[in-house]
Amino acid sequence: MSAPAHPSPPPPGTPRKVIAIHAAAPGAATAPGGCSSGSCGSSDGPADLPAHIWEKVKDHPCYSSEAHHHFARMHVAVAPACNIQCNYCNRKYDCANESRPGVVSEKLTPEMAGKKVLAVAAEIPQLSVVGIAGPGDALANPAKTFKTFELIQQTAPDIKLCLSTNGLALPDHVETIKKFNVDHVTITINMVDPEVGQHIYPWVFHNHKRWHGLEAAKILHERQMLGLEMLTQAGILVKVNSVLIPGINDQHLKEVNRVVKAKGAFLHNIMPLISDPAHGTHFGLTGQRGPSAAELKALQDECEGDMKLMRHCRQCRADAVGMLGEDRSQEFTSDKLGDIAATYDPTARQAYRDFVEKERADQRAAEAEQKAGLAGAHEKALVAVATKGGGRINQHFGHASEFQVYEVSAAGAKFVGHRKVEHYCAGGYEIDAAMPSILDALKDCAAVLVARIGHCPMKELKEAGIEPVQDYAHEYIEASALAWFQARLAATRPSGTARVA
Ligand code: CLF
Ligand code: SF4
Repeated sequence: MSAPAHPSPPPPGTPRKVIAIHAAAPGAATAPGGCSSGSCGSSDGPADLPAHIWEKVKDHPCYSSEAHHHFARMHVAVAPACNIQCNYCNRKYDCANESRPGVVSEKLTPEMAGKKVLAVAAEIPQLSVVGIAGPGDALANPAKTFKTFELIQQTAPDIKLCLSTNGLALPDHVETIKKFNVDHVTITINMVDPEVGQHIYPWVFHNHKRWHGLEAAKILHERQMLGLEMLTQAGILVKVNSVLIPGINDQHLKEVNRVVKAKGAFLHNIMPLISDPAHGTHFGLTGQRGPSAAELKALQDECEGDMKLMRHCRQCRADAVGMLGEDRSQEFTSDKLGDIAATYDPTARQAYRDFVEKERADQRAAEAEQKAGLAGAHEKALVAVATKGGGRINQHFGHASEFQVYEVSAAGAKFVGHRKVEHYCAGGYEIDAAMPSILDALKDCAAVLVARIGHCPMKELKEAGIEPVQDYAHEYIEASALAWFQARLAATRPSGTARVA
């Protein structure tokens, strides 16, 4: 870790983005050796997770926000059919419960999927998880889903298996899920009250019959609850996805959070409704809006006290490949698989995991050192980071298609979300037109930490009250964000004791 830089105080008149907090007593936020960020990240595992759970999540980029810096997932689109209708879905596109709406994936047979997994594993050592998340529902296509898992288990046994379902057929398949050692299952649960559910689901197909309205929502709710209970009793980690639909289930999701936690869900992922008339969904065509970033964060903050919240979901497509913030699916389309020499090398994959363990230990030590320097501070701030992965600040400002946002305070550096932006730089040219939207995306951030930045965007960021920081290029994210925050506080406290705000 490099020595902390000493940033200049913001120019007069710039917005205050470092604010006083009234959180838990400084220094008391984390048990020694624990994970201040709640991001589940250390080589030994965080203090709030039993060792056997940490073993299950430490390499899963969705179940641990810390792991998403180091590990990649891929989806194989082997499940085209669905057994329900959601008002935010158009079947021309992928399942919107675990995917970005309006995307069409390349469908595969189980055999093609098995071949593709080997090809991706040979090219991407970070690959740790294969998930089935559509393009319909994984468990409305049980034969294809489980055949795919069988083939992967035979050829690539170190890869974790993961699936996502609407839950309707789940109780019928828990035994098979156990048989294939699927440790991670996602259920999309948007309501725990059929009165709410009837406004989200027009019908479900169950027991050879199509059910509508309140009856349909009641069946789905009962099946989801039963499936959740069966999975948790079997020791399978369950992530619950909920689509936040303003005016329909926004307030109700707090009750969903309470109920799924009581039933043993491990993680809650509250995702924004993406509603676009061009997607031809019921909600898109009837003008149902999605939530703002502030509405989403407010609800996540309210629910966080009760259970682990996922904030790093990228709503990826049913054939997504790569780290969560990137999509390499186009490198592995069927027509290209024949060109890739799929040598599955478990030794190289283990070497990568060993490297990550070492990085985790170093990162943890660096973060603890910087956190100690903030003891007694009562302020917090949001910091944006440009990263290509590996837990380091290693991307140029102009190359970022998203910025990761951390909340820094005496409690540590906590990942709170990401902001998608247009590239500022394309083909070596600066695109000035992109800057207003980037400034808007980062407007609540006090600084942006980058590997490098040009003079023009630097000037515009400063004028907007966002400090561009290059001093921590290629250093660890959390430790750097805390080091920057210490320096910022020191620079803005005349006597060294006064608060910034
Ligand atoms: Fe895929 Fe989902 Fe498994 Fe992850 S995705 S099936 S749990 S391996 Fe992850 Fe993608 Fe969000 Fe899903 S970022 S959409 S949460
Ligand atoms: Fe669409 Fe998925 Fe809902 Fe089925 S479960 S209707 S595929 S969003």
